[in-house]
Order: sequence, then C-alpha cells, then structure tokens
Amino acid sequence: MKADLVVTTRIYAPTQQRLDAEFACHKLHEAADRAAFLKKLAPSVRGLATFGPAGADAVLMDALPKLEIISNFGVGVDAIDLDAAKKRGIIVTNTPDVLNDCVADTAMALTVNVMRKFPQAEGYLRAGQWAAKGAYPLTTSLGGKTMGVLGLGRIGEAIAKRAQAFGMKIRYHNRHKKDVAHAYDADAVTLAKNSDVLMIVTPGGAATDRLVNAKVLDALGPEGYLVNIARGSVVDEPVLLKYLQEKKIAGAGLDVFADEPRVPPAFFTLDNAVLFPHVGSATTETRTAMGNLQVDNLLAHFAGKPVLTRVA
Ligand code: 8YV
Repeated sequence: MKADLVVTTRIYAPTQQRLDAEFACHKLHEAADRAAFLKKLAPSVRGLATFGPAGADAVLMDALPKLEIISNFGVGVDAIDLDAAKKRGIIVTNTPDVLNDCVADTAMALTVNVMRKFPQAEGYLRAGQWAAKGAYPLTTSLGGKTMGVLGLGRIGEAIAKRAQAFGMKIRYHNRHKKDVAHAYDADAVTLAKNSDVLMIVTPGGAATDRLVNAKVLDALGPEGYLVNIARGSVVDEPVLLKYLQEKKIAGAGLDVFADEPRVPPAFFTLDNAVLFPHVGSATTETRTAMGNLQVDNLLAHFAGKPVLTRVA
C-alpha cells in the first residue's frame, strides 16, 4: 500500500507525476474544507511535500501529528518553520546544489543586463529609434569592476566563478570568514562600499530580514548596482524603489520581490531596473533535478534510509 502524502500546493507536473506513482497524494490546495481535509488525514500522514513559498507552518505541523518529514522543492526553506519542525522531531529536506548553475547564470544575466542596458537597447531598436535617432547611448563595462557577494555559499561561489570569467574582482561578506582567496569584508555596509555590484545570495528569513537597507544602499552609492537572486525579504523594498527613482544607486537587477508575485507597479516604470519573475532555477533540466531530489528524499525516508539532503 502506498503511503499517504500531503502536497501543499501545485508543483512541477513531472514531479507531481512521480509523487503520484510512489505515494497516495492528498492535495491540500484542492481541499474545499482545509480543516476537515487535515483532520481526516491526521492519523495516517507521515510525509509532506511542499514548494518554496508555500512552505509549512506550525499550525499545519500540529494538524498532522504523525508527520515525520517535510520535503521541499527548492533550496530556500525560509517559508518552513524550522524551529517548529525541530521541536516536533520532523526532518526537513531541500534541493541544494542541483540549481547552483542556473541560478548563477540568472545572476550574471541580471548583472550584464542592468549594467549594459541590453533590454533597453533592444527596445530602442524595435521601436525604430536606431535609424531615427542614431546609436544607443553608451553603458557601463563589467570588466575590472568589483562584485561584492553577500552570502558566499554554494550559489555565491558559482556566481563568483562566472563573474571572474567576465573579468570582475570578487569580495564577499559572510557571518564567518571562509578559507577562500577572495577579499573579506566584515559587514554588508563595508562590502557595499568596496563593490561596484552588490550581489545578494543570502538565505531569506528572520536573520537577513531587510539586511540591505538605506545604509547599505548609501554605501553602494550612485555608481553602484544591486542584484538580488535570493529573497525579496533581504532588501528593504520601499527604500530600494526610492533609491532607484532618485538615482541614489545606478541600477538594480531583481529576480525576487518581497510579496511575489505582486510587484509594486512603480518598479515597472524604472529605466534603471531589470526585473525577472523569479526565474533563477526555471529551466526544464534544473526543475526536473530539483523535483527528483524532492521525491528521492521522501523515498529514502520511507525506505528507512537517511535522507539525501537534510536541512541542518
Ligand atoms: C524556486 C528558489 O523557484 O530554490 C529556491 O529556493 O528560490 C527557486 O529555485 C523556488 O524555491 C520555488 O520552489
């Protein structure tokens, strides 16, 4: 008999197909009466599959007292109450590493696009302005500039490697200095001051909430660019919007926002921002690998084996 599994939200279809083949899936997002749905499943459900922003809170964990494992699709687990899971002895897994390259590619795409203004240059051509007005205005080179990586983890390292291939110098800030060749700055303000591009790669959650605030953006200054592929919560978004409007920083490349998928419309009118709809890991290959890891973690647990990628 297949084990019961609660699925919190709509997930990548091939992953859902694999889950359906292995488990008796119960879709919380399709339940007309959430409380009744959970009450019925409470005696039997030992596993839960969730997806990035849907997460899992303490109320949901309490509703499923037999829960042993929460398997997340995504590396970021800021929407899962990790303290609540720990208290209840629930294992939490995520999908690290398999997305590093794609997210790092996205980080570089934002960096190149915001500094070289390629989306605007293409718009200029498409609007017939090249012939009408002449060459597109000059932009800013990446080579020789310094990228400050805020959060030099596995994704940060993949971004640093790419930025170096573009001729950029790398600095970083982490809570603890790492054994790496890059220059270290003791805090986010100093890193921003020493960088032309501040690249946000930290996890989300309470520890990094609005870490990039007015002080950090002041340190980045009017020639500096901000790129965020981490979580919108890491930036004070209203302050960032104001700084972009008032040209207190040169520009921003953003893949993530504070209240996705709702992006404050004032961002849409900015000509110094490049905006992506959280597509960092959004390729068929990477999403397939993430989904497979999510399912494999559940299968390992239900086979009585250690999970593959447990969140510390
Ligand atoms: C996903 C991400 O798009 O892995 C993450 O933490 O932010 C992205 O790769 C998101 O988690 C949706 O699951």
